[in-house]
Amino acid sequence: MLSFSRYVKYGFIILVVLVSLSFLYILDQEASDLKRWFPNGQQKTPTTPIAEDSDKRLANATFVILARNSEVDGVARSIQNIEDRFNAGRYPYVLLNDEPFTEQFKKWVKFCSLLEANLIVMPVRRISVLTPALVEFGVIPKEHWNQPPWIDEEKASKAREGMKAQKIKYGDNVQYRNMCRFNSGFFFKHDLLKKYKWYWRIEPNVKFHCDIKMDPFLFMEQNDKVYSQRPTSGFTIAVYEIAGTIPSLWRNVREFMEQHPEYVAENNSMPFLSNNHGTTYNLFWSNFEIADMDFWRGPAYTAFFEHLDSKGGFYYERWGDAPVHSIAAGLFLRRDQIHFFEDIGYQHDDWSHCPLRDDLWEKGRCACDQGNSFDYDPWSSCKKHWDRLMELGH
Ligand SMILES: Nc1nc2c(ncn2[C@@H]2O[C@H](COP(=O)(O)OP(=O)(O)O)[C@@H](O)[C@H]2O)c(=O)[nH]1
Ligand SMILES: [Mg+2]
Repeated sequence: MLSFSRYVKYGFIILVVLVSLSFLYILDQEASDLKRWFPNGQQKTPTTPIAEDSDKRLANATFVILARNSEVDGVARSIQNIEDRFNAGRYPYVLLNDEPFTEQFKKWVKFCSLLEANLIVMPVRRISVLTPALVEFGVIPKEHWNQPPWIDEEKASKAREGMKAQKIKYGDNVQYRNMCRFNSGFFFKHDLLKKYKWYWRIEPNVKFHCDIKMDPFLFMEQNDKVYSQRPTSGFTIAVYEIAGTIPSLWRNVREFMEQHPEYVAENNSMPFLSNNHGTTYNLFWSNFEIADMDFWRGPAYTAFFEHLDSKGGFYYERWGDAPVHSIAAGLFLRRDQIHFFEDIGYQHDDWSHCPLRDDLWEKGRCACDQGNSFDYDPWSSCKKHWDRLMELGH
């Protein structure tokens, strides 16, 4: 008869074998995942197939998601939603973070606790089950993210305290300012994005209410060919920016325009930006963006960003990437190069754009309430200015 200590010994050996087998299984799964994404041990280079059938053609485009490790659930929800409503595995994703993405986030493997899983280690894939598209993860270089050393920290911290006292959202948050400056002037310089021309910005926990039946990248590209060689920038929600975050932004924009009139487009969107030819302005922002990164990489925007950055307003105030981008698009592009995607239903936090045209709403199987669309909210939305601009014609 086996003694009790032998039971313990054999039990322990069986446990070690089981745990080892489980780890081998997971390693094998990860290896096959990696092979799928990076055949021949190389990172798969996304291609831009130009098929004969123009419907199958893809633009040189990617989704871009800036996210923290803690936002894995929100990222998964956003990807699932855009995959179901539009992408179906066609366009790739670039995920960026100021810190390395954790293995759990990256390899989409979550270890259930041994107890919970009855000694079986369960790999739970997060992103790979959502899309067969290429997903690349990048770390943001510190010099593209951190507050630059030439910023006067005493002045910046005083400004943060002031905004905190005024209860301005993210008023005392340095990371938020880093994020705004990064999105304004650096994301399109990231190594993983260099190979792409077009991007579609996605945030964790955003919602696309309707089926997106056309390809917005191709739409923009094709219209660009028709109307101009220059890029187009799109947005769906235009919301007034909190004035306290950008008191001197417009003054600095006007200074730039005076110094560089050569960059200001003739048929620009000044009537949208301002009701009085530029004396004061209607600030607007949106975190929905589909745009041509070559515009951000080009001479006008590069000079504009450098001018603004040199004023320190990302830190001495709280300039956001949305007003900086949209002012630049509004000034340096002709208004026909900017497009409002009426049929893309979109929700970010409490702001929702739901297509108001019934035919679009029905065709898109929209899951939003047209009555709740933000577009004509009298207090905050500036879509009415956009409509006024469009009435002026191109
Ligand atoms: N990696 C990283 N991402 C951030 C950080 N702060 C904000 N983000 C991302 O930047 C985007 C905008 O941030 P959010 O908090 O949603 O700002 P809001 O939309 O202006 O309220 C989201 O995609 C966030 O995930 C940060 O400190 N690190
Ligand atoms: Mg957000």
